[in-house]
Amino acid sequence: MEQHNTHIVLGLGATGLSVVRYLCQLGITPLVMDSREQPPGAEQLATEFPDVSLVTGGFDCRYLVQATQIVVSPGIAIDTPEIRAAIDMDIDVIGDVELFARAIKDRSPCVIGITGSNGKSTVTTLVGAMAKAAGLSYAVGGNIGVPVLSLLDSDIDLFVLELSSFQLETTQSLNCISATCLNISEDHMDRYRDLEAYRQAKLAIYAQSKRALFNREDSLTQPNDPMNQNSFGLSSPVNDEWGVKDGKIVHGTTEMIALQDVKLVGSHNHANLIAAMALAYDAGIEKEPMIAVAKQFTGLAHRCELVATKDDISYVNDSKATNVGATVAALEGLSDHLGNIILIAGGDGKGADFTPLTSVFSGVSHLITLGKDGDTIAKLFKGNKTKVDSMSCAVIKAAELASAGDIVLLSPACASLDMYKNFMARGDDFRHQVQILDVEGLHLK
Ligand code: UMA
Ligand code: ADP
Repeated sequence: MEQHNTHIVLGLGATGLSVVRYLCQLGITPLVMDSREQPPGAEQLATEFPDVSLVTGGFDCRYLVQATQIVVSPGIAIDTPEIRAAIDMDIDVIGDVELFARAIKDRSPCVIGITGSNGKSTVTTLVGAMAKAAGLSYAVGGNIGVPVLSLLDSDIDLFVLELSSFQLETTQSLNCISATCLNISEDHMDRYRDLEAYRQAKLAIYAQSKRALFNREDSLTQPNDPMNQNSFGLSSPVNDEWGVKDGKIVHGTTEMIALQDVKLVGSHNHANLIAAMALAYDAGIEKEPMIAVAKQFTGLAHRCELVATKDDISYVNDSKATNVGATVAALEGLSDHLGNIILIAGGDGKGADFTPLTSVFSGVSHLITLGKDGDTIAKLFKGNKTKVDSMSCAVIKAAELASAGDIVLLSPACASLDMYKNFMARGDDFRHQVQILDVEGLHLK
């Protein structure tokens, strides 16, 4: 029990398991606690680490107060009273990313850090692809789905990390080569007091980096304090900045690539590409591998992904639009489209204010809502609308309404957890319902 008391791992999801694995490698046997009765990693823990004890159904303060270090999973709010009490007692309360940072602290900076409300996974994947094309030994992980501790390997030259605000709340010493906050719009308002508290959690990335890259078209991303910084944006750059001039991506006066040669679609994705190039540049990657990636990368699944064209109607899966900002970006990005847009939205709004959607609703000919907060979105929409209770009904209704040249867009502005396991399952359901549509918009038997 003495050993258990020194290190406690809170949460037994992907992160918790990776922390247990890491600590056990160091010869430390932690105690694991999860507020759920049946956490997802319980079976694996019992098989892989039979000596590690698991306490479920809550966080037992009797153990917490005796710990020297508590490693908290990102899905657990740091303001949970039991955790606050431990922090007040000066116990070392950190996240898995801080453990990772401490493990590499004696190496020269080797991390690129990426945060922001939207575009993180796209930019992280792009920088990883550029590192690969440059022949670097690299690893991609973090909020994108691979716990950072599982990447630890002395052979890696460059770690490209997607970092959520939750992860940054418990990280203090990452020491990045370069880091960016891509943009700020409301998300996770069920975990933050207000937008400013959420923003400050994200901006904490800059204090842990040699260089800061901010978005000059989003003033909320600017570092709080003066530091070694540069900016990216879609406007024409000044001095050494990254931007667009005469239809070409440029770094200062250096031309990188014409936008017409870039495969990614939508102005928000062009901004993502520019940010990725700027970060890759800071990591010492040459122009040639960056260009090779820009010419070939078509985007990630579930992010404004064209899943089918049927009867000249395009079906676009943007299930990853789990917040309002992403749906606004999708509708803005498609604003040049000549046909109608039928939007399928709704799900778990996580306490968000949906009113920013009204600025882009003029591009929507018909709104189809579903899920827990579908009605709240529908109330803001003055045009034609339909409420449904399943993705199947949403797709059938959309197909009935659409004509040649139209787009049916799933961009929910909400999380999926009220109806699905995750946003991938929601996007897969949309794709499946589209696949089994026949050309008259009826489902094939
Ligand atoms: N949970 C409890 N009780 C606990 C522990 C967790 O109820 O004691 C719940 C959480 O509230 C959450 C779920 O379990 O709903 C998962 O939480 P977790 O911390 O165990 O999550 P992991 O499986 O470790 O996955 C986490 C990130 N999840 C979250 O931050 C919620 C993953 O990001 C990330 O890919 C993974 O670590 C590896 O780093 C997912 C995510 O949704 C994709 N992130 C949010 C986002 O992108 O908006 C921030
Ligand atoms: P994240 O990892 O931050 O969630 P993704 O790259 O997975 O970001 O994209 C999530 C959603 O945000 C998708 O709906 C996508 O179309 C949208 N999106 C991508 N880049 C941007 C951006 N720069 N600004 C606004 N929305 C974006």
